[in-house]
Amino acid sequence: MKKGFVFDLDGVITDTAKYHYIAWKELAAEIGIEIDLKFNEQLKGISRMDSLERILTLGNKNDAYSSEEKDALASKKNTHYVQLLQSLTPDDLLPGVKTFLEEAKHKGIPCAIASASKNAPFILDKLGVMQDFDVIVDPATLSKGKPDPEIFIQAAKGLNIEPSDAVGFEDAQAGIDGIKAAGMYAVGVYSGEELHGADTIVEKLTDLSIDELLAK
Ligand code: B16
Ligand code: MG
Repeated sequence: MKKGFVFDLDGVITDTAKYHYIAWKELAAEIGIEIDLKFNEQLKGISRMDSLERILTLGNKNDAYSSEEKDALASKKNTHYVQLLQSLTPDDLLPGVKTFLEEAKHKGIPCAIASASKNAPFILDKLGVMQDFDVIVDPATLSKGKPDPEIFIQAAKGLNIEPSDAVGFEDAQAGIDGIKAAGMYAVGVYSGEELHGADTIVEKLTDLSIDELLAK
């Protein structure tokens, strides 16, 4: 029987990718780089600085900025992103999330957040689900981002369970790869992009039976 659930945030609990996109698109345009929605798919699940590096690579500008200037660019994007997040409410939870979390709590199954986002606590608070999670991994404590399994292993440790006793939920390929490398059962949440290597794929959490998942 599985003993805990580990959730990605953006794309699984709520859809903040659209706000990341607006903020990155504006920042990129300011430095003469154009990004589109297809390119934005690559930024899902990867850290803020890795996202900036991918944008600079697209524009052939990796060497155009010092590390201090890159920090300033990432910070400017984040200020804009956080402004956009102010409008989040519990209505922005993805379908079935609240019911799933309530059912997990009722069954005594602990839940963790394994998100690359340093804004995760703020987002969970705006969504009104902070109290539904027993553990929120702090991405600032990690030495490697997804697809490295570190964040998922830390989440399992926080829940006091073995990674093999956990079910992980992810919408991004980097995240599925991390969940599998950690040795967890992987649920892929389909968001329009093909996902490889997940043990099962659903469009929303309402498509899942908690009892069946726990028996995996
Ligand atoms: P921040 P997740 C990720 O969230 C996003 O998918 C990714 O696009 C973003 O760059 C990353 O968080 C860092 O976010 O700038 O707020 O620290 O999917 O891991 O929940
Ligand atoms: Mg995600």
